[in-house]
Parts: sequence; structure tokens; C-alpha cells
Amino acid sequence: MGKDTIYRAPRTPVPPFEFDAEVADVFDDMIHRSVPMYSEIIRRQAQLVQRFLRPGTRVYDLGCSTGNLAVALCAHLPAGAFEMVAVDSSPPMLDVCKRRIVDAGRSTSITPICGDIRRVKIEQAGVVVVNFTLQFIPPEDRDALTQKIYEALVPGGILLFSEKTMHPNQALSDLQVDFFYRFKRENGYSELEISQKREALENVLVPETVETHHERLRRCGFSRINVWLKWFNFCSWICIK
Ligand code: GEK
Repeated sequence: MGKDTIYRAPRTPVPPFEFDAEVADVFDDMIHRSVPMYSEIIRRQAQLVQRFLRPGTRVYDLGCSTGNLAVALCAHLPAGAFEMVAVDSSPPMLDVCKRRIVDAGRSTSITPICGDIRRVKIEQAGVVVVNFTLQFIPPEDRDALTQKIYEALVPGGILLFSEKTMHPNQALSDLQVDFFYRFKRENGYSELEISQKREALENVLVPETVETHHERLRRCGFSRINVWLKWFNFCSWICIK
């Protein structure tokens, strides 16, 4: 896996961010250097799957990217212990995921699907994982997707969910963004890389407040909702049906 240097040289204009082949090639480096506590999130989610998954139900990873959760699950659970569906709309991202599933020898238990998570069928779900993907769905479609997930979960099933969020208070929002850029600088990104990436993500990644997420989760039927990890503007939830 290559190093992310996509925004190292100046680009004018900066094109809107896309999950294309260039991104797929460096995605793992990019996400580890851009999402605080990413490894911790994936490791603990794999352990939560291990704890909550019931026989006869499936794990869905919606917006699976290169399959880091699938790989972590393979490390935590023996072959045949789980059935998983991994969905992503980007063919180059899913190609990396497919290769990793084959390398792990788990192609019989993990089904990769190239498609839009708004349209894919979800059935008999014990666990649904949506990490940093709802933020790329148009806001007007987020309720319907969350409702579909709620309906597809069996009673006692869980939604594991992570997002980059925003704070409604300007001073706290500035503080969160400031520490996020500090984190990126500590991981070797230059000011130019940080500002070009921010421009590329404008209107592509649309964050919401933690309260907006809670209201949607409740509206769609979840009543047992917990933030299990929070780092400035990054947030991970567990919701039990
Ligand atoms: C991880 N969960 O490593 N349908 C399907 N996939 C989509 C859609 C859509 N409508 N929109 C975007 N994607 C992963 C990280 S990355 C987050 C998820 C990030 C896909 C897109 O192709 C990309 O692979 C993923 O959602 C978002 O834990 O890079 O910030």
C-alpha cells in the first residue's frame, strides 16, 4: 500500500474528492493518518461483532472501502463463524477489498458487493457497520438509509457507526478543527496538503452535529444509543435494537 501524496503538489483548481484508483492505492495510509484512533475503532468494533453476533444473522459493512473491518473480523473470528456482506460503490476500492478477502482465505464467508448502500438490500442483519460513510450520502437520503438499517436489524442486533461531526458552537467548532489539523500535521501532512484536501471535500463530505445524529437515530427507532468513543470532531456510536 502506497503513501498518500495526492495533495502534495499544488492543484488549481482542486477537483472534488473522489474514491478513484489513485485514492484506492493509498487509502490505508490516508485513513490512518487522517482519522484519529482509526485502528482502535476497527479493533473494538471487531470485538463488538464477536460479542453481539447471533447465529443465523449477517454482518453488513456499508462503505467498506478496502476491507479493514473484514480483515479485523477474520483475525478475531474463526472461518465459518460469521457471514458478512461488504458494500462499496467505488470499483477500485472494492477491488482492493476483494483481493484482501481472497488473501485471507475467507471468500466463502464474505460477499463483496459493488453498489450504492442506499439501494442494496439488507436482510437478517445481526450487525450493521457504517464507518465514515453516512457523511458522503446526501443529507436528504440519510433518514431513509438509517430507517432501512433499523428495519433490517434483528431484535438485539447492533448498529456500529462512526462519523466526522461538527460542533454548533463556533468556538468549540474552531477548537475541534484546530486539533484535527494538528493531528494531520503530526502525521506528516503539510499545510498545502491539509488545505487542498479540505477544499476537495467541500460539499462532498457533509458533517452533522452529534445532536442531529442522535435525533435521526431516535426518529428511526433506536432507543439504546451510546457514544463509545469521541475525539474532538470524531465520534463512534453503538446502537442496540
Ligand atoms: C473504513 N468504512 O475503512 N454507496 C456505497 N459506498 C459509498 C457510497 C454509497 N452511496 N458513498 C460513498 N461510499 C471504511 C471507510 S470511506 C471514509 C469508509 C473516508 C464509499 C466510498 O467509496 C468509500 O470507500 C467509503 O464509502 C467512505 O472503516 O474515506 O473518509
